[in-house]
Amino acid sequence: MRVLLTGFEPFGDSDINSSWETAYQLGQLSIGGVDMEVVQLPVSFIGSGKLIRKLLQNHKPDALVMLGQRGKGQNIDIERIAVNMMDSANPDNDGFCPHELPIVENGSNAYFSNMSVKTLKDALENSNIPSKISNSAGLFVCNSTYYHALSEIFDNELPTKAVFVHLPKLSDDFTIEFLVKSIKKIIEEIRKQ
Ligand code: PCA
Repeated sequence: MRVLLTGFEPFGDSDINSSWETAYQLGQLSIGGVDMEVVQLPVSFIGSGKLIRKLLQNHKPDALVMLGQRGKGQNIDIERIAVNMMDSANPDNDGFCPHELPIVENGSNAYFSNMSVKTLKDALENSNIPSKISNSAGLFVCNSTYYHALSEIFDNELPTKAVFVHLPKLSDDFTIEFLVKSIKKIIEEIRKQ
């Protein structure tokens, strides 16, 4: 199974992003039956959307697993839905700070993941990893990148299964080893499906 795994560069006042640290570390591992490509995305509404569409067209992976860092929260959040809205109090890394703008003019209001998010959540819970299904990826760059990815997949009938996972910040409870173990579990679950 060919997997494209993405994480984001740091943003805001942080100089580290747990999503990229996790993706990078996973790229150093070998997971049985998985051929993995790891890419860092910019925290840019425009740039990350263009890049994820290009990556999907070029690689046509079997699965796309996108990681982002959640500001608050003590769970691994499996995101079910991406909505056609950009709205932020803070600028992205390009200095762009949209207020109630569509991601794609006249695009679908929302897209759902084309994977069973419940199955992924259950797989984590069975390994005692605190996890929940989230029905909002926010309105910042994670949501917009997820929207671009799902729009590219659905509109062009690409064969790729895609899911977005929000991770907590790195902490004593959520160490890099723990986050890597959690996402490895998700990738193994996707491989089984
Ligand atoms: N988290 C932000 C963008 C990049 C990231 O890691 C978000 O939740 O939108």
